[in-house]
Amino acid sequence: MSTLCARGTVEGLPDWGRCAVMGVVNVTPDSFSDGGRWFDTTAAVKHGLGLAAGGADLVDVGGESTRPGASRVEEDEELRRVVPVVRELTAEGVMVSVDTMRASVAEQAVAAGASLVNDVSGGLADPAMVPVVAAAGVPFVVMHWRGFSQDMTSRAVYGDVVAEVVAELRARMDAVIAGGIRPECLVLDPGLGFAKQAEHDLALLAHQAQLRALGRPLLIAASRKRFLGHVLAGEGSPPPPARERDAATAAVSAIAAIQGAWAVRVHEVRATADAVRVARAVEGAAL
Ligand code: PMM
Repeated sequence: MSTLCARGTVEGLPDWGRCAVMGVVNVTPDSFSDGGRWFDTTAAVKHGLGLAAGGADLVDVGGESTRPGASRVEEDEELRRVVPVVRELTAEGVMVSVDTMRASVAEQAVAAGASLVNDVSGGLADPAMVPVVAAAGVPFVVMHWRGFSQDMTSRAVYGDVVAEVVAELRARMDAVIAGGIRPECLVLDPGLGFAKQAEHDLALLAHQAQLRALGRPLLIAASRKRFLGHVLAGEGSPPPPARERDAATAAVSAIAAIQGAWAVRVHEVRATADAVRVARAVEGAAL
């Protein structure tokens, strides 16, 4: 079977005919990769428009940092950060997803025009999330998650990381379907860097086919993450800072796309937009 057939589609979203590119707008003062750069509404909207112009098919707007050790943002503050950005980007014709663990934020973002809810906790952080998403009838990203950022590093313990992530994602998928979200609306995500060490992230990328065997499209979010720093560090030289990991990110985008990922989530979209098109062309030549 070609990867084109294996990618799958998500109800309510276009089929881009290749791996989709999701650009990231973090409306936060403290995200590890770009914290503080797009923290006011105007800057965030401008950045989102730039990502769309640069090749993002979707723009993912989030107001809570999930870097290891981060503490939670208040609900009112998260709403204040996220909803106006979603509204303005949608009004400009950009397809938006909302990156939140809170049902209230998801609900208001969807009302403001968001087409997809991206919950890094897969519905675990807020019991109201699954009913809200089910009622809204929008696509839902279920990410592999073992707990809040403050202490997730201590949960990065696996015997067989691929088998355990697959089993835990399957359990979440069953739970959200039992909670009323239709299977056709689901996207799965291995949660690179969330309760994972570099070797875990690499193993999950190497065994993407086992995740895909769960039967739903996959989102791969490797952008600028710690494992890339680990890969790029030389002997005796430290990992490059997050913003110098974009070429490595684009390499992962090409690998993920050729293995059949539905979408990749990235901070810098230009190189990844090229990478997914190259992957598509290679796929096409193999048919
Ligand atoms: N990672 C981050 C934020 N949101 N959403 C999904 N679905 N998957 C991820 O791996 C993910 C995410 C953290 O990265 P950032 O702070 O650079 O946005």
